[in-house]
Amino acid sequence: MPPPEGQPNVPLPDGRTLTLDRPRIMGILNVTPDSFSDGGRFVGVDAAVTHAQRMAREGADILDIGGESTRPGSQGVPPPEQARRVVPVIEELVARIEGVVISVDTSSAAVAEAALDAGAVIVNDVTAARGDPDMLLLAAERGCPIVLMHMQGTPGSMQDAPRYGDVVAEVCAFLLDRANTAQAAGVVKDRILIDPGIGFGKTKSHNLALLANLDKLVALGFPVLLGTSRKRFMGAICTEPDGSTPQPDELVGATCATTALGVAKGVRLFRVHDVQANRQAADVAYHML
Ligand code: HH2
Repeated sequence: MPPPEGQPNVPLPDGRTLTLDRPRIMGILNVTPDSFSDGGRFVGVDAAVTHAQRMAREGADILDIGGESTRPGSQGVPPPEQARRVVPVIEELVARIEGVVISVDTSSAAVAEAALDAGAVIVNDVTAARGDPDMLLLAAERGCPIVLMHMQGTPGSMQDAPRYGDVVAEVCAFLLDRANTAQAAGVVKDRILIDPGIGFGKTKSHNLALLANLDKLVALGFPVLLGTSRKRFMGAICTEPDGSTPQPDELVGATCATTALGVAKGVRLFRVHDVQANRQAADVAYHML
């Protein structure tokens, strides 16, 4: 059987290529005290490196390092503090994990620049570069791929009352518009990745509609990154037999279901906390295509 079609390959600024002919896993490393599911667990450099090494052993293709939680209600972390959190970790990872591909999860151009200088090669911006006017110029200058993610509102208030006429059409239109703006600023098309921003200014039914229509995002022609990992809309579906709601770290099976569905709909990049389980889900789903 011929291999199923992938998404466009992504050239990295150091000459390597992230090929998307098969599913790729982005392991999450939050160097924050307050992230919604792993806050405080990987704050020191040693704890962060140990966890990153584990994710690399489990098959992570990319490690996404963040120094600011964007959970609902969060207020933002000043760029110097974000840089203080992420830069030493990135330097250690580059020194200690051969061939590691690092992305930095930030909407600050100053933090992104410091991370790129330390060895990161991808910028993951949950504001789709609306948070800092210098972000697209930086991505263009450095030739690094940038993830443009959809969010309605800001993390502080995004879950207050999200509203859409047609969530799938609006998210697609927003992402195309941001991709066009990025190209106008000099970012090359094959370095633009898009992300529906699951949980960012969306109700459970908005998230489910986007997941059910991932093929429409894939059809836009940019690599799609999917970030559902441990998110609370799944907890609302997966009530335990005793009526309680699972904690975020108990939503591994739920996350794997979205990963498998994403593969079937053509997505090839998954941002997850639980690398081994999602790697397995992605690979098995891929082999069924
Ligand atoms: N989700 C989170 C953070 N960054 N980036 C992209 N591209 N897509 C996502 O869905 C996404 C993201 C939120 O998850 P997490 O990092 O686990 O939590 P926190 O923001 O609390 O650190």
